[in-house]
Order: sequence, then C-alpha cells, then structure tokens
Amino acid sequence: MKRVITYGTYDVLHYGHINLLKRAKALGDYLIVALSTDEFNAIKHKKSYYTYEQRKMILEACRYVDLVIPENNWEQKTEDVRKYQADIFVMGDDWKGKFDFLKDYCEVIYLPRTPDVSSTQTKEYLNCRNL
Ligand code: C2G
Repeated sequence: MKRVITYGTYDVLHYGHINLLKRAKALGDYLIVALSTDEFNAIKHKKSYYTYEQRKMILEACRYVDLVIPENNWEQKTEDVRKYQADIFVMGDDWKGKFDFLKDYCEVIYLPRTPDVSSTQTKEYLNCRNL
C-alpha cells in the first residue's frame, strides 16, 4: 500500500489541479491532500474564493483523493510524512527543489505543471466579465 501526500490551496478547482491529483494518485494506492487552511492562505498571501470547508468538500468529491487534512503551516510536512506514513511526496514543479529536505523521509517527486490554467486567471476572467 503506497501512500502519496501532496499540499496546496486548491481554490476554484480546475483541470490543472485534477491533472496533478490524477498523476499523484497513479504513483501509489492512497492519496492524502494537505489543504491550506484560510489562515495559512493568509500567510501564503493568498485569498481563496472558497472557504477551507468548501474547498475540502470539493476535493473529497474527487475520485483521486482518499483523505483531506488541514495544512496549517510550512513546518508540518516532515511530521505529516511520518504521521500518515507517506512513501511519496508530490508537488507541481513550480516547487522544484523547495521540499528536497523531505528526501530523508520519503520519495520526493515534482510533476510538470499544467500550462495556461490557474485559479487566479479564472477569477480574473470572471471578474472582468462581471459574472
Ligand atoms: N498545479 C499544477 N498546474 C497548474 C496549477 C497548479 O500542476 N496549472 C499544481 C501545483 O503545482 C500544486 C497543486 O497543483 O502542486 C496545487 O496548486 P495550488 O493550490 O496553487 O497550491 P500552492 O498555493 O502552490 O500551495 O505547502 C505547499 C503549498 O501549500 C502549495
């Protein structure tokens, strides 16, 4: 039973997110998503359109996701890998190299981001159309 863990805000879920989750799940048998809380988003200087609970509910409906846990801070990853017995840590390659310290605890894989899609872009488009 290979367990995979990944982290993110996952606001306004789009096919780039799904593409990441699909590939992450394909690396193992069980995918844990550590979802940034609204408070942690503020630390990341991100404002979500959907609240944590709404983003959590949306992710839990995704066929590739087995468990959603809160991401409260930058420091919890090592503890999470141990606590959830993760064999593989996965992130999009915009984070390449940033989490290599986890290589002491699990496999670290950065996957190519899906080009030309982002929550920010979608929100900007909807705003300028006053939708
Ligand atoms: N992603 C992707 N392609 C996109 C957009 C996002 O592959 N077009 C990936 C990101 O690389 C990340 C995941 O989808 O692995 C979630 O993206 P965000 O919600 O933007 O996450 P981020 O704000 O980068 O938070 O501790 C790590 C942070 O919580 C990561």
